[in-house]
Amino acid sequence: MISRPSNSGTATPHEGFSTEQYFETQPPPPDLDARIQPARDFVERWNRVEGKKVVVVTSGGTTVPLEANTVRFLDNFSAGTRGSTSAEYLLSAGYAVIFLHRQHSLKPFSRHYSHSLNPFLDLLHLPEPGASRQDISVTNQDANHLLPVLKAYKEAQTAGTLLQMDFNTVNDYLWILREMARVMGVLGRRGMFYLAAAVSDFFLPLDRMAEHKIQSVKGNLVLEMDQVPKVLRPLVQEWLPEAYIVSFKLETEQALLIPKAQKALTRYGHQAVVANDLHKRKHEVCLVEKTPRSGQEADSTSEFTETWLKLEQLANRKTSSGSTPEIEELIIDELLKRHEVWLKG
Ligand code: 9Z3
Repeated sequence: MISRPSNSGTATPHEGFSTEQYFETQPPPPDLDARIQPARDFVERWNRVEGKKVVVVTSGGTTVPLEANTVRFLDNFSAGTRGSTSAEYLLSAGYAVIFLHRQHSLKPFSRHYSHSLNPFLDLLHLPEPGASRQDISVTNQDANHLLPVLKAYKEAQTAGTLLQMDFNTVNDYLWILREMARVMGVLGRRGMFYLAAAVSDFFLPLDRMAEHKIQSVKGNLVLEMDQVPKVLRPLVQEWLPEAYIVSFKLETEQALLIPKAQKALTRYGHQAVVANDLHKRKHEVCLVEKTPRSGQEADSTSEFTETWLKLEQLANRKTSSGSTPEIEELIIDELLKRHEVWLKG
């Protein structure tokens, strides 16, 4: 059982933490400034290029540690497929991409050869007996798939258009996200946030967290967690009012999906929510937006527009490499058009 010290911080668990209280009471990752510096340099560099759009893609799940010296933590299912795939399409559309991902989750390009789905060692063939070790080969069929991935990867590397940063805990994520908002501010409307990471709704505040490994001899483990503050509100309304912000809404009950996406738009006032059902997320999503009235930007009185995107819409767009269609291509296509309009606003 986690003991609860008498000085339980500035907020009781039932009141919940406001965003300000959260950042006042929960410590930043120790190396925060050093971790953000590459992003400052990256944004400064691309900000000098006229018209260049920069996007922060968040990806993967956040952990919630149960102990300060962490042995156990809560996690969620997200593998980082949505984020890493979307990052590739954004790069090919000309964006400079900051890929903020959960440590060890899928990354752009290397995701095609993840150790579980498609281990890269299985692509390689040993040299014929007597041949030199330089003669390790890839079959023609595998090379067809590998070549476009490799080309796009090398292009991004050479151009310096992809910066990867990682997080582990939900606390890391929140601190880094707030810093990224500060860094991205200079870009104005050219900045985009694409918030695909699966962020925990609950956490254990530091002052109620066991310092050392929780011992089983003390009986059952009872956890009471606090709500993670909804940082989307200050992100949109205070930190980055000019950026184009896309959040994701995940549900497992179809009936809740669209109403909850609409509620998020009304509450936070950002530009778009990609609503996805856990089980259908790889073949259908819905882009939910406020409908602007003619000649005006959307506001709290606007109605909603829903655009369903389905994998079958890509059936006729098979690529020359024969790679499988991905719904992220449709999501990014739609968002590009909207970001263009936002830029002119
Ligand atoms: C998503 O909904 C993503 O599409 C998935 C992608 C996590 C489903 P995978 O990484 O999965 O491809 O395996 N992300 C956002 C989930 C989330 O935490 N949304 C919050 C909510 O639904 C709002 S920010 O309340």
